[in-house]
Amino acid sequence: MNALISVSDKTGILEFAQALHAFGIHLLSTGGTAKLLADAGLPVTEVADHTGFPEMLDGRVKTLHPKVHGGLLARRDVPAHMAALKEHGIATIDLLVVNLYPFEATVAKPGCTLEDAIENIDIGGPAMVRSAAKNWKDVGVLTDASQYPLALAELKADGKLSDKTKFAFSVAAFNRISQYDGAISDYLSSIQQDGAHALFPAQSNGRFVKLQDLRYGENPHQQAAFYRDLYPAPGSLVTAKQLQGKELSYNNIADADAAWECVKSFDTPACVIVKHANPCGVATGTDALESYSKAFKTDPTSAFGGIIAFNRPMDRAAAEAVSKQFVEVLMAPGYSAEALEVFKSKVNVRILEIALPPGGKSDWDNGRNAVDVKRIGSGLLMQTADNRELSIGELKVVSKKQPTPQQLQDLLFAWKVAKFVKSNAIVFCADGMTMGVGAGQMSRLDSARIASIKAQHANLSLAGTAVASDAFFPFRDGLDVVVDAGATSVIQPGGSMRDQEVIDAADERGVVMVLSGVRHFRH
Ligand code: 93A
Repeated sequence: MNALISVSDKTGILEFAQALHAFGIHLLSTGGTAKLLADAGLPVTEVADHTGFPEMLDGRVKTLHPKVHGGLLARRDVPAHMAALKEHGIATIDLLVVNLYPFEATVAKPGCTLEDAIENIDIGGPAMVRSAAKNWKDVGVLTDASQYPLALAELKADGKLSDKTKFAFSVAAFNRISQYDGAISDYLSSIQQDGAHALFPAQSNGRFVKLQDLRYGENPHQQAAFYRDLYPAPGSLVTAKQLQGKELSYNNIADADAAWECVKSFDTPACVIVKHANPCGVATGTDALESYSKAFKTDPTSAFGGIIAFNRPMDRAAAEAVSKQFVEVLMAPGYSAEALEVFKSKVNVRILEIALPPGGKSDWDNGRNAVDVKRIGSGLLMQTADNRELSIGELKVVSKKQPTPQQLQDLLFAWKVAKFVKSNAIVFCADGMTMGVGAGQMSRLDSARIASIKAQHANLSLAGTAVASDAFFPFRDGLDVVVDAGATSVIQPGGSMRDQEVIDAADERGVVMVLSGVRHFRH
Protein backbone atom coordinates (compact mmCIF):
# COMPACT_ATOMS: atom_id res chain seq x y z
CA MET A 1 0.00 0.00 0.00
CA ASN A 2 1.31 3.46 -0.95
CA ALA A 3 0.57 6.69 0.90
CA LEU A 4 1.47 10.09 -0.54
CA ILE A 5 2.01 12.77 2.07
CA SER A 6 2.36 16.44 1.10
CA VAL A 7 1.50 18.95 3.79
CA SER A 8 2.18 22.62 4.42
CA ASP A 9 0.88 22.49 8.00
CA LYS A 10 3.07 19.76 9.41
CA THR A 11 1.24 19.48 12.76
CA GLY A 12 1.03 15.83 13.83
CA ILE A 13 2.36 14.55 10.52
CA LEU A 14 5.45 12.82 11.87
CA GLU A 15 3.51 10.71 14.39
CA PHE A 16 0.92 9.91 11.73
CA ALA A 17 3.57 8.88 9.18
CA GLN A 18 5.36 6.79 11.82
CA ALA A 19 2.15 4.90 12.47
CA LEU A 20 1.57 4.36 8.73
CA HIS A 21 5.09 3.04 8.43
CA ALA A 22 4.48 0.69 11.35
CA PHE A 23 1.46 -0.70 9.44
CA GLY A 24 3.84 -1.51 6.55
CA ILE A 25 2.61 1.31 4.32
CA HIS A 26 5.14 2.74 1.87
CA LEU A 27 5.59 6.50 2.14
CA LEU A 28 5.89 8.90 -0.80
CA SER A 29 6.38 12.57 -0.10
CA THR A 30 7.19 16.03 -1.51
CA GLY A 31 10.37 18.01 -0.74
CA GLY A 32 9.77 19.69 2.62
CA THR A 33 7.55 16.96 4.02
CA ALA A 34 9.94 14.21 2.81
CA LYS A 35 12.84 15.97 4.52
CA LEU A 36 10.98 16.19 7.83
CA LEU A 37 10.12 12.49 7.74
CA ALA A 38 13.58 11.38 6.58
CA ASP A 39 15.26 13.52 9.24
CA ALA A 40 13.25 11.61 11.82
CA GLY A 41 14.59 8.37 10.40
CA LEU A 42 11.54 7.25 8.41
CA PRO A 43 12.10 5.53 5.07
CA VAL A 44 10.41 7.78 2.50
CA THR A 45 10.58 8.05 -1.30
CA GLU A 46 10.58 11.57 -2.70
CA VAL A 47 7.88 12.10 -5.32
CA ALA A 48 10.61 13.36 -7.68
CA ASP A 49 12.37 9.98 -7.41
CA HIS A 50 9.05 8.17 -7.79
CA THR A 51 8.13 10.01 -10.99
CA GLY A 52 11.65 10.35 -12.29
CA PHE A 53 10.89 14.01 -12.83
CA PRO A 54 12.43 16.73 -10.62
CA GLU A 55 10.47 19.33 -8.71
CA MET A 56 10.75 22.45 -10.86
CA LEU A 57 9.75 26.10 -11.26
CA ASP A 58 10.41 26.92 -7.59
CA GLY A 59 8.19 24.03 -6.56
CA ARG A 60 5.26 25.12 -8.74
CA VAL A 61 5.45 21.69 -10.40
CA LYS A 62 5.97 18.93 -7.84
CA THR A 63 3.22 16.38 -8.12
CA LEU A 64 1.56 17.31 -11.41
CA HIS A 65 2.58 14.05 -13.08
CA PRO A 66 0.73 11.05 -14.58
CA LYS A 67 2.53 8.75 -12.15
CA VAL A 68 0.82 10.62 -9.34
CA HIS A 69 -2.59 11.26 -10.91
CA GLY A 70 -2.72 7.88 -12.64
CA GLY A 71 -1.99 6.22 -9.30
CA LEU A 72 -4.79 8.18 -7.65
CA LEU A 73 -7.43 8.06 -10.39
CA ALA A 74 -7.24 4.47 -11.66
CA ARG A 75 -10.34 2.42 -10.81
CA ARG A 76 -9.13 -0.77 -9.22
CA ASP A 77 -12.28 -2.62 -10.38
CA VAL A 78 -11.81 -1.73 -14.07
CA PRO A 79 -9.34 -4.15 -15.71
CA ALA A 80 -8.47 -1.68 -18.49
CA HIS A 81 -7.45 0.91 -15.88
CA MET A 82 -5.20 -1.56 -14.10
CA ALA A 83 -3.74 -2.70 -17.42
CA ALA A 84 -2.93 0.91 -18.32
CA LEU A 85 -1.13 1.39 -15.00
CA LYS A 86 0.88 -1.74 -15.68
CA GLU A 87 1.74 -0.68 -19.21
CA HIS A 88 3.06 2.70 -18.00
CA GLY A 89 4.72 1.42 -14.86
CA ILE A 90 2.44 3.37 -12.51
CA ALA A 91 1.86 2.22 -8.92
CA THR A 92 -1.48 2.82 -7.21
CA ILE A 93 -1.61 5.43 -4.45
CA ASP A 94 -4.14 4.34 -1.85
CA LEU A 95 -3.88 7.02 0.75
CA LEU A 96 -3.39 10.75 0.15
CA VAL A 97 -2.56 13.15 2.95
CA VAL A 98 -2.53 16.79 1.85
CA ASN A 99 -3.08 20.18 3.35
CA LEU A 100 -2.72 23.19 1.14
CA TYR A 101 -0.48 26.25 0.87
CA PRO A 102 -1.76 28.67 3.53
CA PHE A 103 -3.59 31.06 1.20
CA GLU A 104 -6.17 32.24 3.74
CA ALA A 105 -3.57 32.94 6.44
CA THR A 106 -1.36 34.74 3.92
CA VAL A 107 -4.02 37.18 2.72
CA ALA A 108 -5.19 37.75 6.31
CA LYS A 109 -1.77 39.23 7.13
CA PRO A 110 -1.69 43.01 7.03
CA GLY A 111 0.26 44.31 4.05
CA CYS A 112 0.02 41.10 2.03
CA THR A 113 0.95 41.88 -1.57
CA LEU A 114 -0.80 40.47 -4.62
CA GLU A 115 2.42 38.63 -5.41
CA ASP A 116 2.51 36.94 -1.98
CA ALA A 117 -1.11 35.94 -2.39
CA ILE A 118 -0.56 34.49 -5.86
CA GLU A 119 2.48 32.47 -4.78
CA ASN A 120 0.32 30.93 -2.06
CA ILE A 121 -2.27 29.60 -4.46
CA ASP A 122 -1.78 25.85 -4.33
CA ILE A 123 -2.26 24.09 -7.67
CA GLY A 124 -0.80 20.61 -7.29
CA GLY A 125 -2.31 19.99 -3.84
CA PRO A 126 -5.95 20.61 -4.83
CA ALA A 127 -5.40 18.65 -8.07
CA MET A 128 -4.33 15.59 -6.08
CA VAL A 129 -7.11 16.07 -3.53
CA ARG A 130 -9.70 16.18 -6.31
CA SER A 131 -8.27 13.09 -8.00
CA ALA A 132 -8.31 11.14 -4.75
CA ALA A 133 -11.73 12.43 -3.67
CA LYS A 134 -13.26 11.55 -7.05
CA ASN A 135 -11.87 8.02 -6.72
CA TRP A 136 -13.02 7.78 -3.08
CA LYS A 137 -13.90 4.09 -3.25
CA ASP A 138 -10.25 3.22 -3.82
CA VAL A 139 -8.41 6.10 -2.17
CA GLY A 140 -8.63 7.55 1.31
CA VAL A 141 -8.01 11.31 1.25
CA LEU A 142 -7.11 13.22 4.39
CA THR A 143 -7.14 17.00 4.25
CA ASP A 144 -7.07 17.86 7.95
CA ALA A 145 -5.02 16.69 10.91
CA SER A 146 -8.25 16.10 12.86
CA GLN A 147 -8.87 13.10 10.57
CA TYR A 148 -5.63 11.30 11.47
CA PRO A 149 -6.90 9.48 14.60
CA LEU A 150 -9.94 7.96 12.87
CA ALA A 151 -7.84 6.79 9.91
CA LEU A 152 -5.28 5.19 12.22
CA ALA A 153 -7.96 3.49 14.28
CA GLU A 154 -9.52 1.89 11.19
CA LEU A 155 -6.15 0.92 9.69
CA LYS A 156 -5.23 -0.69 12.98
CA ALA A 157 -8.52 -2.58 13.24
CA ASP A 158 -9.02 -3.68 9.61
CA GLY A 159 -5.86 -2.81 7.70
CA LYS A 160 -7.98 -0.41 5.56
CA LEU A 161 -10.41 2.46 5.75
CA SER A 162 -14.14 1.73 5.73
CA ASP A 163 -16.29 2.89 2.80
CA LYS A 164 -18.17 5.14 5.18
CA THR A 165 -15.01 6.94 6.25
CA LYS A 166 -13.62 7.14 2.72
CA PHE A 167 -16.84 8.76 1.53
CA ALA A 168 -16.91 11.18 4.48
CA PHE A 169 -13.27 12.10 3.79
CA SER A 170 -14.09 12.66 0.12
CA VAL A 171 -16.95 15.02 1.01
CA ALA A 172 -14.69 16.86 3.45
CA ALA A 173 -12.04 17.10 0.74
CA PHE A 174 -14.40 18.70 -1.78
CA ASN A 175 -15.70 21.05 0.92
CA ARG A 176 -12.15 22.10 1.70
CA ILE A 177 -11.33 22.69 -1.96
CA SER A 178 -14.50 24.71 -2.43
CA GLN A 179 -13.66 26.77 0.65
CA TYR A 180 -10.10 27.27 -0.59
CA ASP A 181 -11.14 28.30 -4.09
CA GLY A 182 -13.80 30.53 -2.52
CA ALA A 183 -11.15 32.30 -0.48
CA ILE A 184 -9.04 32.85 -3.61
CA SER A 185 -12.04 34.06 -5.59
CA ASP A 186 -13.19 36.35 -2.74
CA TYR A 187 -9.73 37.83 -2.39
CA LEU A 188 -9.12 38.39 -6.08
CA SER A 189 -12.65 39.73 -6.66
CA SER A 190 -12.20 42.28 -3.92
CA ILE A 191 -8.70 43.41 -4.78
CA GLN A 192 -8.49 46.66 -6.69
CA GLN A 193 -5.69 47.91 -8.90
CA ASP A 194 -4.25 50.09 -6.13
CA GLY A 195 -4.19 47.08 -3.80
CA ALA A 196 -7.11 48.34 -1.67
CA HIS A 197 -10.04 46.06 -0.96
CA ALA A 198 -13.47 46.74 -2.38
CA LEU A 199 -16.13 46.64 0.30
CA PHE A 200 -18.67 45.23 -2.12
CA PRO A 201 -16.77 42.92 -4.49
CA ALA A 202 -17.93 42.13 -8.01
CA GLN A 203 -18.78 38.67 -6.78
CA SER A 204 -19.59 37.60 -3.28
CA ASN A 205 -19.14 33.99 -2.37
CA GLY A 206 -20.08 34.51 1.27
CA ARG A 207 -18.27 31.60 2.90
CA PHE A 208 -20.01 30.34 6.00
CA VAL A 209 -19.33 27.51 8.41
CA LYS A 210 -22.26 25.62 9.88
CA LEU A 211 -22.36 25.79 13.65
CA GLN A 212 -25.48 23.74 14.26
CA ASP A 213 -28.85 22.64 12.97
CA LEU A 214 -31.66 24.35 14.85
CA ARG A 215 -34.79 22.60 16.04
CA TYR A 216 -36.84 24.96 13.89
CA GLY A 217 -36.82 28.49 12.50
CA GLU A 218 -38.77 31.58 13.48
CA ASN A 219 -41.81 29.28 13.69
CA PRO A 220 -42.08 25.53 14.28
CA HIS A 221 -43.02 24.76 10.67
CA GLN A 222 -39.79 26.35 9.38
CA GLN A 223 -36.50 24.45 9.21
CA ALA A 224 -33.33 26.28 10.20
CA ALA A 225 -29.60 26.13 10.81
CA PHE A 226 -27.00 28.47 12.30
CA TYR A 227 -23.85 29.49 10.39
CA ARG A 228 -20.96 31.79 11.10
CA ASP A 229 -18.61 33.71 8.83
CA LEU A 230 -15.47 31.79 7.93
CA TYR A 231 -13.53 34.54 9.71
CA PRO A 232 -15.77 35.97 12.43
CA ALA A 233 -15.00 39.38 13.91
CA PRO A 234 -13.66 39.18 17.47
CA GLY A 235 -16.32 39.79 20.09
CA SER A 236 -19.21 38.84 17.80
CA LEU A 237 -22.06 36.63 19.02
CA VAL A 238 -20.91 33.66 16.91
CA THR A 239 -17.74 33.45 19.01
CA ALA A 240 -19.82 32.84 22.18
CA LYS A 241 -19.29 29.81 24.38
CA GLN A 242 -22.46 28.32 25.89
CA LEU A 243 -21.79 27.44 29.51
CA GLN A 244 -25.17 25.92 30.34
CA GLY A 245 -28.80 25.71 29.35
CA LYS A 246 -31.09 24.45 26.63
CA GLU A 247 -30.10 24.58 23.00
CA LEU A 248 -30.37 28.07 21.49
CA SER A 249 -33.36 28.59 19.24
CA TYR A 250 -33.48 30.64 16.05
CA ASN A 251 -35.27 33.52 17.80
CA ASN A 252 -32.90 33.30 20.79
CA ILE A 253 -29.93 33.81 18.48
CA ALA A 254 -31.49 36.72 16.61
CA ASP A 255 -32.48 38.46 19.86
CA ALA A 256 -29.15 37.67 21.54
CA ASP A 257 -27.36 39.33 18.64
CA ALA A 258 -29.50 42.47 19.00
CA ALA A 259 -28.84 42.62 22.76
CA TRP A 260 -25.12 41.96 22.41
CA GLU A 261 -24.56 44.53 19.66
CA CYS A 262 -26.38 47.14 21.76
CA VAL A 263 -24.65 46.43 25.07
CA LYS A 264 -21.19 46.41 23.59
CA SER A 265 -21.69 49.91 22.23
CA PHE A 266 -21.43 51.25 25.80
CA ASP A 267 -18.08 52.01 27.45
CA THR A 268 -19.43 52.10 31.01
CA PRO A 269 -21.11 49.10 32.72
CA ALA A 270 -24.40 48.52 30.91
CA CYS A 271 -27.27 46.06 30.69
CA VAL A 272 -29.63 45.50 27.77
CA ILE A 273 -32.83 43.46 27.90
CA VAL A 274 -34.26 42.46 24.52
CA LYS A 275 -37.65 41.08 23.57
CA HIS A 276 -38.58 40.35 19.97
CA ALA A 277 -35.47 42.08 18.58
CA ASN A 278 -36.13 45.37 20.43
CA PRO A 279 -34.55 46.60 23.64
CA CYS A 280 -37.24 46.81 26.33
CA GLY A 281 -34.78 48.07 28.93
CA VAL A 282 -31.32 49.59 28.64
CA ALA A 283 -29.33 51.17 31.43
CA THR A 284 -25.85 52.09 32.55
CA GLY A 285 -24.80 51.91 36.18
CA THR A 286 -21.84 51.62 38.49
CA ASP A 287 -21.82 47.84 38.08
CA ALA A 288 -23.71 44.91 36.54
CA LEU A 289 -26.29 44.82 39.36
CA GLU A 290 -27.19 48.49 39.17
CA SER A 291 -27.37 48.53 35.38
CA TYR A 292 -29.63 45.46 35.44
CA SER A 293 -31.93 46.83 38.15
CA LYS A 294 -32.44 50.04 36.19
CA ALA A 295 -32.91 48.27 32.84
CA PHE A 296 -35.48 45.93 34.37
CA LYS A 297 -37.53 48.84 35.77
CA THR A 298 -38.16 50.24 32.28
CA ASP A 299 -40.62 47.52 31.40
CA PRO A 300 -40.83 44.60 33.85
CA THR A 301 -43.76 43.08 31.95
CA SER A 302 -41.85 42.82 28.67
CA ALA A 303 -38.61 41.77 30.39
CA PHE A 304 -40.31 38.47 31.31
CA GLY A 305 -38.61 35.78 29.21
CA GLY A 306 -36.12 38.31 27.91
CA ILE A 307 -32.62 38.07 26.57
CA ILE A 308 -30.22 39.90 28.87
CA ALA A 309 -26.74 41.13 27.96
CA PHE A 310 -24.01 42.69 30.09
CA ASN A 311 -20.76 44.28 28.97
CA ARG A 312 -19.09 43.52 32.30
CA PRO A 313 -18.57 40.16 34.04
CA MET A 314 -21.54 39.07 36.16
CA ASP A 315 -21.00 38.69 39.88
CA ARG A 316 -23.19 36.98 42.46
CA ALA A 317 -25.24 40.07 43.28
CA ALA A 318 -26.20 40.62 39.65
CA ALA A 319 -26.90 36.91 39.17
CA GLU A 320 -29.19 36.79 42.19
CA ALA A 321 -31.14 39.79 40.95
CA VAL A 322 -31.49 38.35 37.43
CA SER A 323 -32.45 34.92 38.74
CA LYS A 324 -35.66 36.38 40.20
CA GLN A 325 -37.04 36.89 36.71
CA PHE A 326 -37.75 34.43 33.90
CA VAL A 327 -34.81 34.76 31.51
CA GLU A 328 -34.21 32.92 28.24
CA VAL A 329 -30.60 33.84 27.49
CA LEU A 330 -27.85 35.56 29.49
CA MET A 331 -24.75 37.04 27.90
CA ALA A 332 -21.67 38.53 29.52
CA PRO A 333 -17.93 38.66 28.95
CA GLY A 334 -17.50 36.51 32.06
CA TYR A 335 -19.14 35.08 35.21
CA SER A 336 -17.84 34.64 38.72
CA ALA A 337 -18.04 31.09 40.08
CA GLU A 338 -20.73 32.27 42.53
CA ALA A 339 -22.75 33.81 39.71
CA LEU A 340 -22.75 30.50 37.83
CA GLU A 341 -23.70 28.71 41.05
CA VAL A 342 -26.85 30.84 41.27
CA PHE A 343 -28.03 29.49 37.90
CA LYS A 344 -26.99 25.86 38.50
CA SER A 345 -30.51 24.84 39.46
CA LYS A 346 -32.07 26.80 36.59
CA VAL A 347 -30.89 24.30 34.03
CA ASN A 348 -32.88 25.79 31.17
CA VAL A 349 -31.30 29.23 31.30
CA ARG A 350 -28.89 29.53 28.41
CA ILE A 351 -25.70 31.20 29.59
CA LEU A 352 -23.30 32.54 26.98
CA GLU A 353 -19.82 33.83 27.58
CA ILE A 354 -18.44 36.14 24.91
CA ALA A 355 -14.91 37.46 25.10
CA LEU A 356 -14.65 41.16 24.43
CA PRO A 357 -12.10 41.80 21.69
CA PRO A 358 -8.69 42.94 22.96
CA GLY A 359 -8.70 46.07 20.80
CA GLY A 360 -11.89 47.42 22.42
CA LYS A 361 -14.68 49.09 20.54
CA SER A 362 -12.68 49.89 17.42
CA ASP A 363 -12.19 46.14 16.86
CA TRP A 364 -15.89 45.43 16.97
CA ASP A 365 -16.52 47.31 13.80
CA ASN A 366 -13.72 45.69 11.88
CA GLY A 367 -13.76 42.63 9.69
CA ARG A 368 -16.82 41.24 8.05
CA ASN A 369 -19.09 42.64 10.71
CA ALA A 370 -18.53 45.92 8.91
CA VAL A 371 -20.90 44.78 6.17
CA ASP A 372 -24.54 44.21 6.91
CA VAL A 373 -26.48 41.80 4.71
CA LYS A 374 -30.22 41.41 4.26
CA ARG A 375 -31.64 38.58 2.20
CA ILE A 376 -34.49 39.41 -0.14
CA GLY A 377 -36.19 37.11 -2.67
CA SER A 378 -33.33 35.68 -4.79
CA GLY A 379 -31.04 38.55 -3.89
CA LEU A 380 -29.10 40.38 -1.24
CA LEU A 381 -28.89 43.92 0.01
CA MET A 382 -25.49 44.87 1.36
CA GLN A 383 -24.54 47.99 3.25
CA THR A 384 -21.86 49.10 5.67
CA ALA A 385 -23.02 48.42 9.22
CA ASP A 386 -24.59 51.32 11.12
CA ASN A 387 -21.53 52.01 13.24
CA ARG A 388 -22.02 55.77 13.40
CA GLU A 389 -21.28 57.13 16.87
CA LEU A 390 -22.30 60.63 17.87
CA SER A 391 -20.07 62.90 19.92
CA ILE A 392 -21.29 65.71 22.10
CA GLY A 393 -19.54 68.26 19.87
CA GLU A 394 -21.73 67.29 16.91
CA LEU A 395 -24.96 68.21 18.64
CA LYS A 396 -26.65 71.36 17.39
CA VAL A 397 -28.93 73.12 19.84
CA VAL A 398 -31.75 74.73 17.83
CA SER A 399 -34.17 75.69 20.60
CA LYS A 400 -34.09 78.92 22.55
CA LYS A 401 -33.80 76.87 25.71
CA GLN A 402 -30.27 75.61 26.27
CA PRO A 403 -29.66 72.08 27.58
CA THR A 404 -28.08 71.44 30.98
CA PRO A 405 -25.04 69.12 31.03
CA GLN A 406 -27.29 66.41 32.53
CA GLN A 407 -29.80 66.84 29.68
CA LEU A 408 -27.02 66.52 27.12
CA GLN A 409 -25.89 63.26 28.74
CA ASP A 410 -29.45 61.92 28.76
CA LEU A 411 -30.00 62.95 25.15
CA LEU A 412 -26.83 61.18 24.04
CA PHE A 413 -27.85 58.06 25.97
CA ALA A 414 -31.33 58.11 24.43
CA TRP A 415 -29.78 58.56 21.00
CA LYS A 416 -27.45 55.58 21.50
CA VAL A 417 -30.38 53.35 22.43
CA ALA A 418 -32.63 54.60 19.61
CA LYS A 419 -30.11 53.26 17.09
CA PHE A 420 -30.93 49.71 18.27
CA VAL A 421 -34.71 50.13 18.29
CA LYS A 422 -36.72 49.19 15.20
CA SER A 423 -38.13 52.18 13.34
CA ASN A 424 -40.06 54.23 14.03
CA ALA A 425 -38.18 54.56 17.31
CA ILE A 426 -39.08 56.88 20.19
CA VAL A 427 -37.01 56.43 23.34
CA PHE A 428 -37.55 58.33 26.61
CA CYS A 429 -34.59 58.31 29.04
CA ALA A 430 -33.42 59.74 32.33
CA ASP A 431 -30.24 59.22 34.34
CA GLY A 432 -28.72 56.57 32.06
CA MET A 433 -31.89 54.51 31.91
CA THR A 434 -34.65 53.99 29.36
CA MET A 435 -38.02 55.18 30.68
CA GLY A 436 -40.24 54.23 27.75
CA VAL A 437 -39.51 52.62 24.38
CA GLY A 438 -41.81 52.88 21.37
CA ALA A 439 -40.66 50.56 18.60
CA GLY A 440 -41.49 49.33 15.14
CA GLN A 441 -44.62 51.34 14.38
CA MET A 442 -45.66 52.49 10.94
CA SER A 443 -46.39 55.92 12.43
CA ARG A 444 -43.96 57.91 14.56
CA LEU A 445 -46.92 59.33 16.42
CA ASP A 446 -48.00 55.85 17.51
CA SER A 447 -44.44 55.01 18.65
CA ALA A 448 -44.50 58.15 20.80
CA ARG A 449 -47.89 57.19 22.27
CA ILE A 450 -46.80 53.62 22.94
CA ALA A 451 -43.58 54.74 24.66
CA SER A 452 -45.53 56.90 27.09
CA ILE A 453 -48.18 54.21 27.71
CA LYS A 454 -45.38 51.78 28.55
CA ALA A 455 -43.91 54.23 31.05
CA GLN A 456 -47.33 54.48 32.73
CA HIS A 457 -47.60 50.69 32.92
CA ALA A 458 -44.18 50.57 34.60
CA ASN A 459 -45.21 53.35 37.01
CA LEU A 460 -42.48 55.60 35.71
CA SER A 461 -42.92 59.34 35.46
CA LEU A 462 -41.74 60.87 32.21
CA ALA A 463 -41.61 64.36 33.73
CA GLY A 464 -38.27 65.94 32.86
CA THR A 465 -37.12 63.10 30.58
CA ALA A 466 -34.98 63.30 27.45
CA VAL A 467 -36.41 61.73 24.32
CA ALA A 468 -34.80 60.53 21.09
CA SER A 469 -36.49 60.09 17.73
CA ASP A 470 -34.52 57.95 15.22
CA ALA A 471 -35.68 60.13 12.30
CA PHE A 472 -37.02 63.65 11.98
CA PHE A 473 -40.47 64.77 13.06
CA PRO A 474 -42.37 65.40 9.82
CA PHE A 475 -44.94 67.55 11.70
CA ARG A 476 -45.14 69.12 15.16
CA ASP A 477 -47.72 66.56 16.35
CA GLY A 478 -45.07 63.95 17.33
CA LEU A 479 -43.24 66.56 19.36
CA ASP A 480 -46.47 67.58 21.11
CA VAL A 481 -47.11 63.96 22.13
CA VAL A 482 -43.67 63.55 23.77
CA VAL A 483 -43.83 66.95 25.49
CA ASP A 484 -47.39 66.23 26.72
CA ALA A 485 -45.95 63.02 28.19
CA GLY A 486 -43.37 65.01 30.17
CA ALA A 487 -40.21 65.24 28.04
CA THR A 488 -38.26 68.46 28.47
CA SER A 489 -35.49 67.78 25.95
CA VAL A 490 -35.58 66.19 22.52
CA ILE A 491 -32.95 64.88 20.12
CA GLN A 492 -33.76 64.19 16.48
CA PRO A 493 -31.81 64.27 13.19
CA GLY A 494 -33.55 67.30 11.67
CA GLY A 495 -33.83 67.65 7.92
CA SER A 496 -37.61 67.81 7.57
CA MET A 497 -39.24 70.35 5.25
CA ARG A 498 -41.05 71.53 8.36
CA ASP A 499 -38.01 71.67 10.69
CA GLN A 500 -38.74 75.31 11.48
CA GLU A 501 -42.35 74.52 12.42
CA VAL A 502 -41.09 71.76 14.75
CA ILE A 503 -38.38 73.99 16.29
CA ASP A 504 -40.95 76.78 16.80
CA ALA A 505 -43.18 74.25 18.56
CA ALA A 506 -40.29 73.29 20.87
CA ASP A 507 -39.81 76.98 21.73
CA GLU A 508 -43.53 77.45 22.24
CA ARG A 509 -43.56 74.49 24.65
CA GLY A 510 -40.36 75.67 26.35
CA VAL A 511 -38.32 72.50 25.76
CA VAL A 512 -34.77 71.88 24.56
CA MET A 513 -34.34 70.66 21.00
CA VAL A 514 -31.05 69.27 19.72
CA LEU A 515 -30.31 68.07 16.20
CA SER A 516 -27.98 65.13 15.63
CA GLY A 517 -27.73 65.49 11.86
CA VAL A 518 -27.71 61.67 11.66
CA ARG A 519 -30.58 59.25 11.06
CA HIS A 520 -30.77 55.72 12.48
CA PHE A 521 -33.45 53.80 10.61
CA ARG A 522 -33.42 50.12 11.54
CA HIS A 523 -35.84 47.96 9.63
O1 93A B 1 3.24 24.55 -6.09
S1 93A B 1 2.20 23.57 -6.17
O2 93A B 1 0.94 24.07 -6.57
N1 93A B 1 2.58 22.42 -7.22
C1 93A B 1 2.58 21.11 -6.96
O3 93A B 1 2.78 20.33 -7.88
C2 93A B 1 2.30 20.66 -5.61
N2 93A B 1 2.26 19.44 -5.10
C3 93A B 1 2.02 19.54 -3.79
N3 93A B 1 2.04 22.88 -4.73
C4 93A B 1 2.08 21.56 -4.57
N4 93A B 1 1.92 20.83 -3.44
C5 93A B 1 1.74 21.41 -2.11
O4 93A B 1 3.02 21.46 -1.49
C6 93A B 1 0.90 20.63 -1.16
O5 93A B 1 -0.49 20.92 -1.26
C7 93A B 1 1.46 21.02 0.20
O6 93A B 1 0.74 22.10 0.75
C8 93A B 1 2.87 21.49 -0.08
C9 93A B 1 3.88 20.60 0.58
O7 93A B 1 5.15 20.93 0.16
P1 93A B 1 6.44 20.41 0.95
O8 93A B 1 6.26 18.95 1.18
O9 93A B 1 7.58 20.70 0.02
O10 93A B 1 6.53 21.19 2.22
